[in-house]
Amino acid sequence: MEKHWWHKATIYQIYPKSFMDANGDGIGDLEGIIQKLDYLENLGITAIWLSPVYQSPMDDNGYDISDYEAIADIFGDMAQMDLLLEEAKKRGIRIIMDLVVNHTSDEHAWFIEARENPQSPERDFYIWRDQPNGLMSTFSGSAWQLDQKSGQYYLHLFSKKQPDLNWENADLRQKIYDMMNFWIAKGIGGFRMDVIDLIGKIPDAEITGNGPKLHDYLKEMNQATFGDHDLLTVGETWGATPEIAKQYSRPENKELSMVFQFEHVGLQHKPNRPKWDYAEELDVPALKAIFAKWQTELKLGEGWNSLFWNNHDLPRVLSIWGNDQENREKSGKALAILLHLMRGTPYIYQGEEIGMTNYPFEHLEQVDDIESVNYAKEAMANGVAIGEILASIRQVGRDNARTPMQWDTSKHAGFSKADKTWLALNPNYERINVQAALADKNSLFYTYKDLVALRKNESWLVEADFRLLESADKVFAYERCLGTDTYLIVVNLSDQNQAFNLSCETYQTIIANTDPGKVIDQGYLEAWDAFCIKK
Ligand code: ISL
Ligand code: CA
Repeated sequence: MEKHWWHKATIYQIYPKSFMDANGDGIGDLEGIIQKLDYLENLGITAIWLSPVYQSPMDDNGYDISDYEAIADIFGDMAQMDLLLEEAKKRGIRIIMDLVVNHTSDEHAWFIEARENPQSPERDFYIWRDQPNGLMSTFSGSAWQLDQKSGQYYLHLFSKKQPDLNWENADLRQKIYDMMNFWIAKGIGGFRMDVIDLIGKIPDAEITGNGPKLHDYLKEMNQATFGDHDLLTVGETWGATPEIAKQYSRPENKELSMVFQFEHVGLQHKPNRPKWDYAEELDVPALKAIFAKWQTELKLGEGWNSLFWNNHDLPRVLSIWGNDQENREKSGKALAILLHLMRGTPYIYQGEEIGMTNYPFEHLEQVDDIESVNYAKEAMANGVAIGEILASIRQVGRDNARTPMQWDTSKHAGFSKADKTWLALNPNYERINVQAALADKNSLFYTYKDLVALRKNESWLVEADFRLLESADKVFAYERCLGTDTYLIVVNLSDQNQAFNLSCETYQTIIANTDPGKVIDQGYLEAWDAFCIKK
């Protein structure tokens, strides 16, 4: 099987508004990212997935794009973008751009023209109907918005400022491919494709995800754009099963490198309930079953997994499945070891490597995210108590991931010199910050650094098969086997001791979060113990 650079890569996601503010306006920017490249080089990551920095009215923090070939003023300009690419390249870091082509902003020139001139070719770049049907927006309410001028409704599966593009239109598709080639020519490392599984929708049949032409479009896109370049392409696909993921990522299909699947994320909420109806605790046996399924189904050469706990839409993993209090660093290391030693390409979301946690939201005024704000409005109208709404937002709201990066103990954690930042800093920054993490040789940061280095240097991480082992409910144990080599990974996902027998005489420790020198073969695991040994 042909090997690509991304098989041995670890990707670091940056949410630009919250990473580093260089010009002191309270909002992160490109110059701030450039200033922190040395930090990322130290961590050792291969590529950055940059959440959108394009021109945008920021109704959804840049996922509503009004010009794909311009940079938002708040982030900088194209010269700074070019400089970021150049400075990153010097450090061996590639830049993966966020490709948001299920929808544009309603302020994109195409939509402005479509709305003003119903006879224009641009009209058909979007989806118009005389009557709405039952389709709902992810951000609450109907997915159809009346356009006063023409009396027709346009489709928006997200906010009404994010009209859906009509992928049936071949001219529109070509314009998107041209735009992608503009970015490829700049030397980017690939694309992360926002809600890509929605582009084959059939609105009249109320089919949104996994529409019949989805894979035709991706094959066409591959041929028209990145097919001949060695780029990483990862699709955000909430509705993927292993079968579907193989369709996307099987090399001979010539679609994408890999997809993000969210089955494990579904354990955050009660079965078949909306995300706000969150689960009280992690169902570890279900988590094991889900990961084992994906690991064994996507065999090498037949597909490829991406591995992640966090992104800008999800709560901080430590606060929902780890212990963000007394076992914060240890549980963070356990979760990292569990994830990064499976087969696939691991993703680290900014701040995860220092163990950032959810934010203690107490009032709605502290909430910025459009999804949370709309949910709160709708829930209040339905009579849900404010305390309950805030509890949901504290647990699973997207702003938990979006509070600014915690660099040091100075004002606003060194993120910004402004009086006020766009979203407040988590008050725990005096304890949890990059400066403290770098100064402590045993910190979570260095576990991440070791894992990133292992990913680069150990080819068994790419090659070896995965086998789930029988173990106590709260223990996740698996083996990776390659030829005569066996690697055993064991993680206690709880605050309690758990039974576990190592049952092997000699071994070599590859990585562990236990105290140095501690015997790991003692018949049981202590809280959040995690290690990988070579048998
Ligand atoms: O976060 C979510 C899960 O509850 C959804 O709200 C989210 O919209 C979904 O994951 C799709 O996400 C992507 O597209 C959205 C954008 O708001 C997200 O930030 C992006 O990752 C629309 O572009
Ligand atoms: Ca700024």
